[in-house]
Amino acid sequence: MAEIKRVEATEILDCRLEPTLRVTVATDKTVGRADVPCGRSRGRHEAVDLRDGGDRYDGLGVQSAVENVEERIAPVLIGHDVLQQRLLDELMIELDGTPQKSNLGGNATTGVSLAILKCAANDREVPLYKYIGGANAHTLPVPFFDLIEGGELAAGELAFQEHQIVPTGAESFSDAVQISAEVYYELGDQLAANYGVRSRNVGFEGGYTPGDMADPRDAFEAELQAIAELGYEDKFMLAADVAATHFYDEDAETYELMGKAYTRGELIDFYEKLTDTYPIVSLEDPLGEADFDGFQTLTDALDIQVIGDDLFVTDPDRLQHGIDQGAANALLLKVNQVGTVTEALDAASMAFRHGYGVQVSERSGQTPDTWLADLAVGLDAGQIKTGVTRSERTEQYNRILEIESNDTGSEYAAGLPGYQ
Ligand code: 2PG
Ligand code: MG
Repeated sequence: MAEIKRVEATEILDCRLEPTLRVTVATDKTVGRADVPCGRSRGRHEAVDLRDGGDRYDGLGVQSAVENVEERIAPVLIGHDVLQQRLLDELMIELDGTPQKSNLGGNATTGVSLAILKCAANDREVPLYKYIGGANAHTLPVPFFDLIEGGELAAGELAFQEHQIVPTGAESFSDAVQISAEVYYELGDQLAANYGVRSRNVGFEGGYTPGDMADPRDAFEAELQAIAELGYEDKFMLAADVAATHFYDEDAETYELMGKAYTRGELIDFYEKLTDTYPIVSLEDPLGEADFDGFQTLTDALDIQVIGDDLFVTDPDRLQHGIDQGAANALLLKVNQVGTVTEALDAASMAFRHGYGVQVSERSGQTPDTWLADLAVGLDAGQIKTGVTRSERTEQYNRILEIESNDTGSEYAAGLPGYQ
């Protein structure tokens, strides 16, 4: 038994200069340390982050969450075996006692849960992805590069949040990263020439934010042009995180897109044309977070991957609802949306069992902690989205590159399961 001796937390900063937690869990033999990410375009049903309020950090401080880790969670976990992830997470869920972890704070429980996971992997002396996935964990995910940003992640006109390139035709993970980086450089030059040098300014995830661009079709055109310039047409598909909740008008029940109000049906028609015109392989959150019926219609209508992010919030109950109804056919997996590793892994297993895809995802607020990369490989998920530039994103790519070079049994996913 690897007995937990210490559970501690520190208030640190994420990539947006906003406070978050770094949690340490230690046994006599070893230590696990994990940073908590945080979203900007959050789903209504996500686990709630505990913030201090008041003047400090404009209310965003997490000292109360740090206190909860050290004074409320630690006494319950100390003395237990760090290898008992499920039991430990259940103890925290019970201690919290609320549906969205608003008592202890989803940020507090996420940090402790991830630190337990990392401590346990260190205790077993195996790489984190092997601890998560066991002997068969070997699949290096297809990276979804968010080259052009809009919505809540950028100060531009585009309503869609992420216009992604997807190197489904790359030969290896390192090839995928290399050719995507080349497209990123080329796209920067083209955007600067066509939309002005300010287009090179980047959003929260390091993708470009061309100021005057408002039509998602222009973003896809620009990406295709950069891909074509390099002769990589057969290596890439396109995708988007629409994050449609954020331009949905609840009272009017319409979506505000490019100065026009679209009904759900009109928006689905728009997507049908979009996917007929462009090589789009995946759409995330194409409709509002409450619209299970709309997701069902759209999933039936389009022959592509349809991912639920704000729709499912990595919650096994909401995912079950989606599966029962045939709403979406893939899960976006964000550990802090649900607040523990166990619940996130339950959601992933449920998705796999029902033939749903799983895309492991960053948040717009990240640190360079690379547990995310290990989670994607450990689950054999075959897909990751972790932005583009800046260390909190590139460190995830670097970690997978490291796994690729150290693990001769690893293999690039190439293509998306079932949606080539
Ligand atoms: C999303 C994410 C990350 P946030 O909507 O998928 O890309 O945004 O972390 O702000 O929720
Ligand atoms: Mg999303």
